[in-house]
Amino acid sequence: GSRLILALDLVDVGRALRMAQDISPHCFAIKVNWPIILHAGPQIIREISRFSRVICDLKLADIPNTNRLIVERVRELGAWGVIAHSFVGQDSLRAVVEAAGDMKVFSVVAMSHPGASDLLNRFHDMLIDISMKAGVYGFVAPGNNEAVLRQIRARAGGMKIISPGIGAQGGDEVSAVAAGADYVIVGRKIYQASDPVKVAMEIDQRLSMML
Ligand code: BMP
Repeated sequence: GSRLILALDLVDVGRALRMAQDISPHCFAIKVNWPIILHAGPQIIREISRFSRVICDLKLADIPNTNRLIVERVRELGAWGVIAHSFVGQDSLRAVVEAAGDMKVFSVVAMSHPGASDLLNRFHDMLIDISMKAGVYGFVAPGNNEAVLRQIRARAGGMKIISPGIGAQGGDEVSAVAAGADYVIVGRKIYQASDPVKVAMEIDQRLSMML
């Protein structure tokens, strides 16, 4: 299977849906974030779920009850997975896991932007411990920060790691998987290309040759 997760951060909803359909045979899942959800409405989760796994990247970071209310709705809409922050604490994250049911929960334990190194990325060990105690399925960790990604892989055992930061943020898909990512999350490198399907297929092929 593919190790590519498409980050569908397009705000042109028609184009986003066509691209999701065209690329879905070449990717493991499609990640939707606030930009597309705010333009298309939450039903976009249901629509894409008809032909692909959908990871709902809401980066939940609230008290347990609010997290629960949000995740229950995401589940009704048919998402395959949901992303939550872990820095808010074990109870908030556990509320996500409990409300998720069959959905996979990924917690953010480090981030890919330069500013993350000032604070968040110093605490990935603690955030992994909180996440494991809460019962998450996997982690979001930076695919453009090899040192941090390797440390997270070492502590994560066999748990799944999904990694953004590829392409537009400087990372490389093969290097990220070599450093411990199970799946790479790629947005602009694909959807800003003149031939997005071709770029997605190339990434998929490069990664499949690593096995
Ligand atoms: P792009 O490949 O265009 O840089 O997009 C990356 C995607 O991953 C975006 O949806 C972004 O919100 C998300 N992301 C990230 O870039 N870094 C993180 O640390 C966590 C993320 O979820």
